[in-house]
Amino acid sequence: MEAGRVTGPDGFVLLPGYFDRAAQESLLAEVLAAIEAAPLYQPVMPRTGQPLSVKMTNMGSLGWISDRKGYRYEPIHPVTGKPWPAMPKALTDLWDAFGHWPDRPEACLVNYYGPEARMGLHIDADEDILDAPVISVSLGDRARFRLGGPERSSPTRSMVLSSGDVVVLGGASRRFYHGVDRIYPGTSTLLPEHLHPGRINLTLRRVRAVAQ
Ligand code: MD3
Ligand code: FE
Repeated sequence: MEAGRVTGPDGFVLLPGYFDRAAQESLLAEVLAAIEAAPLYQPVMPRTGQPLSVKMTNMGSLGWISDRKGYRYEPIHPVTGKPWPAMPKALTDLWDAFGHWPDRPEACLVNYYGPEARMGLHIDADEDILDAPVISVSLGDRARFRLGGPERSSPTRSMVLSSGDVVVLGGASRRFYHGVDRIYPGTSTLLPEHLHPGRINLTLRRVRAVAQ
């Protein structure tokens, strides 16, 4: 199943085509069922209320949200008020295989990019622990992903992420600036009509430390 591996600096690993088409379809079916129960919503920026271009939902016991009050993890969907749907087993299996971390992730953030959506350069720092890895899965249209370094001014590299690709952000790369410059609409046939053209990205995160 694994097509190869690109190991970057500081714990960054790209597994191109880790999920084959059949595995993408079965994972997508579970994600679409989760989106039925916990619809994609439009997050807004803290304070300004400016909408993000990416729509979001979550799976797992905690979900990352952004609203006027700030960025944080919450156990319920901000619109429905219901708990987030469970995380698919394919994702906890992925974490078990590549997370090299004793505790399972609580959160799987689901990002949906329409043809014009992007994500500016940022670091993921709302988790209580920043040493657990983040694992990402791309589904649907290709995207130009940008990975920088520990400072906003660090040099960046860009790479194309395609449907089925997995990225593991371990080690120092977990704290690196990163973003999505653009998607390439119409480069995948995976997503259903109501989400096409578009891209779904799943990120698995460990949020809370576990009491020793
Ligand atoms: C590098 N998502 O949700 S996934 C995010 O494609 C996010 O939707 C992007 O950045 C997306 O926060 C990128 C790959 C990724 C995820 C987390 C990282 C790269 C990362 C954390 C640290 C460094
Ligand atoms: Fe991020």
